[in-house]
Amino acid sequence: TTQVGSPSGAPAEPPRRGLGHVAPRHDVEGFVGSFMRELNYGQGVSLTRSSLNDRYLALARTVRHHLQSRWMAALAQQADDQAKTVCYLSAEFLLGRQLDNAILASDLDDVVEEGLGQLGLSLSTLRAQEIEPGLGNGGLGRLAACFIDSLATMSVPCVGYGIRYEYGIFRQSFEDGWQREDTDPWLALGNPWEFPHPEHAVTVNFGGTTEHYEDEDGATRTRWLPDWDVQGVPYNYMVPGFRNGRVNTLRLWSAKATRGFNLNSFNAGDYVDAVRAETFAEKISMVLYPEDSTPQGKELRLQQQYFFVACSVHNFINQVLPSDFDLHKLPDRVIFQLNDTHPVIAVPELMRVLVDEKGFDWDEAWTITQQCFAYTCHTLLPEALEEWSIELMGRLLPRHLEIIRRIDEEFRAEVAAAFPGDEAMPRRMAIVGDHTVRMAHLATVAGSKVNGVAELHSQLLRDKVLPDFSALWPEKFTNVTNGVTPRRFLRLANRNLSSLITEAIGPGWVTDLDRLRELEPFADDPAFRERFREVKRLNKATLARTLQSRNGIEMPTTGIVDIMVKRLHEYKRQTLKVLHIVSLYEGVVSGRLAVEDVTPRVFAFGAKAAPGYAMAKQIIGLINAVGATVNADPRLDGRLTVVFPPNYDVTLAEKLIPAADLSEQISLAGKEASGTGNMKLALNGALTIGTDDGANIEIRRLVGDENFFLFGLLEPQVEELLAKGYDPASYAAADPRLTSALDLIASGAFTGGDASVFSGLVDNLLHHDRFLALADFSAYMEAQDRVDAAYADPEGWTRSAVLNVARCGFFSSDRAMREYIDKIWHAQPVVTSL
Ligand code: T68
Repeated sequence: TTQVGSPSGAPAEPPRRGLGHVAPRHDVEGFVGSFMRELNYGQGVSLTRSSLNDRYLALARTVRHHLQSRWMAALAQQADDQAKTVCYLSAEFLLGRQLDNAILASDLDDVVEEGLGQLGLSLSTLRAQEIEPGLGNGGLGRLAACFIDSLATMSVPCVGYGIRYEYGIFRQSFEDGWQREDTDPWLALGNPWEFPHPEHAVTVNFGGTTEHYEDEDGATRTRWLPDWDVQGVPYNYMVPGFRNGRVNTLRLWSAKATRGFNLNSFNAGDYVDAVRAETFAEKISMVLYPEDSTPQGKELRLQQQYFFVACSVHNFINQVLPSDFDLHKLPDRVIFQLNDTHPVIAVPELMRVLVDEKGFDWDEAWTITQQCFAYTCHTLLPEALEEWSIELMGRLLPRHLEIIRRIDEEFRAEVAAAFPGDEAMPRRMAIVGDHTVRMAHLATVAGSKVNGVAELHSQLLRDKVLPDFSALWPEKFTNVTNGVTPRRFLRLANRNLSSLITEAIGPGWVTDLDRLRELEPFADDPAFRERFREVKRLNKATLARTLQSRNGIEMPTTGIVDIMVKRLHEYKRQTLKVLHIVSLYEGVVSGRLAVEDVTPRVFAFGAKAAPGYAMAKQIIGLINAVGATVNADPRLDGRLTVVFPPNYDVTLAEKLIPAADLSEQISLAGKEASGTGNMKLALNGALTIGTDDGANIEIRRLVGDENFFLFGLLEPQVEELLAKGYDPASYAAADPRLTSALDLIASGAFTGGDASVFSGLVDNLLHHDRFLALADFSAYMEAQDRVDAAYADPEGWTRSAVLNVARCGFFSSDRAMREYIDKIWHAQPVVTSL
């Protein structure tokens, strides 16, 4: 029989193909009719009485119809073809706004513009109404969103699995320059992009004990006797491919109490007790952990992780696969990609399902499990490798701890056999040790492949983070350099540049980014270069308007737009950027630099600090304090401006990146796994000033040394310096500009004379400086001089900028997905016949 899958799994009654769905009309008249129906009968208002939000919701629903029929077709086709599905397990999906992407994917741009115009409405007003789902912290979450976009565009079956956080990443504001965090109630005005399926809720167990029993065949089996549970309700989102008739699914889980409120307590007037169970359950998907790289070891976090992977594994096995599916063939139908260690508890969960629920032998189940997982690591910071205490794991997930212990024992025996006589090795490699469960080890043991996210990162992962594992299984380790989706970050975010590119080389680049190479000859065409500069001017003006209306920020539109946007972290070295600004300022104020020799620059920052990360918050305070002083000082003649719009998110990134001339990628070599903002900026024609780190290395190799400003210690030099003993104060003493800059900060010049405010920060730099900002300062200043010199030649600068665009096609997430498919997943595209 033909199955038309409901988005959430098997339908109640499989209807015959062709009766499943109706496609909407793809013309202006059809659009207007459908929009008005949504407004009148969906929102229940007339056009004249409708609010902005009514109109936005009606528009979103009208557009989504165009994707929905394809969605159903794609799911049906997939079920028929028994295609292998990529299940991308990620605690974060940082999607950005949906409306424009949906319009683009369904090729409705002109229809929507014209249709709304006929009704006297403007698309730009309506799109501004959308609140982006901030379901991620930064690069890792945004990468997941780029990957599922690419898989849909490449017609590869994929389900993204994650958590529908009720509150996303915190909203950042500044109070006297200090970060303040507020909740992000992104769902408050309604969400037209999601489809809840409470009828497919999954029960997730926690706590309790385990017991052994004999089955009918006399075999000893284990059963988990949990002591509490919650429901996971799936919410489906459409992930449309670019004009290919393909729509994949993102399935996010929301936690709900198994039993409603307690009616007896309620009737007795104890309202708090009545909702206790609900509150307890629902907190699991309440809020995204606002962390970056430093796990807090919170119990709730482990609950979140188990919650979403248990729902996802159950959903795929029992609801997506046909009910008669032979699970021995599971590796033919699924690969679970682990986006960092956050979903790794899925490994013992699949083992538990196979052994305890489906009656598989241990060995059989382990063979299957090892083929069904692969693991991507996103960090090099040792403190960011997740570990859970055995006590917590045993209390929350007793059966999983047993399973992990057995995997660990068998694995250690394997290591001992492979390296006889080496007793330290099994201990170092153990999954369970020092009273903790090491999730990266578990992921590496269980995964069919382990990959880093840029060449250098993958190499350091092999050599420094997991050297024993790579000695044992060299072929398990591989690299896939990250990528970004050209649809959102070029075609949509930079319509001006997109039109120029399309005019020059045709539209094919949107799904084949290597074709940007065809732009190379245009770098030598003065007329093209002038048009390229005109695009930058327009984008700067748009950014200035955005910052003005969003935050009342004044931004000059001349001079170098110098952008540093990323999470605030010491290893990323926003402080180095601040020291550059302070040094220029100090130079002018002290008379060392003539103001007319200072190249006009706008320094734009975007960064959130983890709420518990005190030093990161200090650095935010410093950027704002320096900005306030520099922006207000008439001696600078308006040549240096610092702008730091609060609440950097995907929506703001889409405005900042197209306006950039200069991209700051200045992490300490060996610390930034890859970076993806570096790719977005280069693709939008910014030149990079950067260290030999992460994907910067590959960007530089592709664009050419002459189109990239390299500076700083190389990774082996960093190691060497740290090994021989690093003394930051000696670097400060050796460069008078650095001494003066640090002195100026320490003097209270940026804090109304109060020297105490940043004394801790300056002390930390002088005496610890874990990420060697002072060691790289002089080289950084010298590189910035090269930037100024290059910018003085507009034709040469533009030529380099065009070549950056032309040579960065490699950084498409389509290419990254092709590599995952070839090296790790071995999945196939499925062509949907509409
Ligand atoms: C980033 N990692 C890497 N972590 O830092 C960056 N969330 O180099 C890389 O380009 C990117 O991943 C994609 O590979 C993160 O963004 C997190 O956001 C994080 C870390 C711990 C817990 C939660």
